[in-house]
Amino acid sequence: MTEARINSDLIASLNEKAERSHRKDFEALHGVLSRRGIQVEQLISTLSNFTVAVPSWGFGQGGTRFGRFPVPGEPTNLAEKMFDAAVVNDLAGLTPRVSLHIPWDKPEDPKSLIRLAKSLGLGFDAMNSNTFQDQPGQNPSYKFGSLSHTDRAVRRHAIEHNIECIEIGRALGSKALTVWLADGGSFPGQQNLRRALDRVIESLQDVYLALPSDWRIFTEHKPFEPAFYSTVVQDWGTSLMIAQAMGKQAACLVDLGHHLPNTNIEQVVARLIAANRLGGFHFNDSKFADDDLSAGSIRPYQLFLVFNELADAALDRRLQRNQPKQKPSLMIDQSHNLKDPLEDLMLSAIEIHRAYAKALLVDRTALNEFQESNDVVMAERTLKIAYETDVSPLLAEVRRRRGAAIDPVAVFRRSKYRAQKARERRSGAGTRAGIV
Ligand SMILES: [Mn+2]
Repeated sequence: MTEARINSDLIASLNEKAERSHRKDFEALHGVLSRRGIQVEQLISTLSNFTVAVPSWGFGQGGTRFGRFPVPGEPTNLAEKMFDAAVVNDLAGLTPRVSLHIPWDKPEDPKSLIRLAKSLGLGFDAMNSNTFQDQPGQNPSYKFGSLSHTDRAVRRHAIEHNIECIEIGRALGSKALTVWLADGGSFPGQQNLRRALDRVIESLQDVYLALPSDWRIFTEHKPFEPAFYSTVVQDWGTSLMIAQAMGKQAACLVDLGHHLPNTNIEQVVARLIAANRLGGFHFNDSKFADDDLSAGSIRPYQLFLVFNELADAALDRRLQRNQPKQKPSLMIDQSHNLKDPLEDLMLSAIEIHRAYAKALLVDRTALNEFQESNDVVMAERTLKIAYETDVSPLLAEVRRRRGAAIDPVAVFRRSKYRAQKARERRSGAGTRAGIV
């Protein structure tokens, strides 16, 4: 197996070619931002510290329940996924951590996986448990639920699985467990709505007991699918109740696709910050439901407004005094149905970086004054001025200084990495490409 990463000389030589026009664009933007009183070097240093995790299940072509059309050369095992993750991180410079899904990507030997990750400049983010499908030969079954199941033996099985995920994560240096619970009813009367939640809380309290003191546990809400009538953790309110029932290390994870149409997600974020229970995000985008489209592809303004809440909270002194500083955990969670997964991951990471950069451009003093004086037009305009600024040259400059690519997709295509992998990897073997 020749698993060469993309040659850093290729990145450097293509950066050199792009440098002249990049410099012109960057200098123009520098001028615009300086006139607004923004310290550009300080901004670049803040943006250089930004990272977002990638999911181990995001390197293969996704699919729908109608079918899946694998891309040639997609990874067939965890090691190959790590190589692909390194390509995404080397070219876009934003994704140094991989979030593992157990059992899809259960490491056979955690020590050798750590060695491989280190050699690729990667680490591990939150662990993801899976109690939404039965593994081959599994008994008891999750057909009627896992942590909420009426049968204690099934609940125990699901609790043990979550504890196993913590143990694997400990060996890898992970610091969080994300629990997405598919449990729920598809027909009225199927479940006792209150008792189902009681059982989930009791089960998660058992998982919480196994949580190391420097770990966090996140619950991810979702209104429907696979349960079509009454998902147990259906919204952020229930997720918050669960986090509060577990303890201080528990928080809520916001998957952008897990909301009913037109939900004001940035307001959900603001509420979770107020409750000091914002655990983090799964980034993706959606048009109709949980379509898991690329981050920023449908509602880029919403993505900006989410980051606007984070940027606002980061500068709120009263909030910072009262709340321990826990940075939200950021991760991409989307399905690459049609695009090359590696290109889509790079571009999505850049879209998330873009939303963050624009949120940092908001003139907070002015916005606050306009809000206090009820100047609706100027308040909205203050946000729009930041949102409408094309920060592309700024993001490219951050990548360039990190030794990543000014144009990651151009380098990826020139490298012929995909074609090389199509020759090396067992064609058509496919990969588990789940969406959670
Ligand atoms: Mn998710």
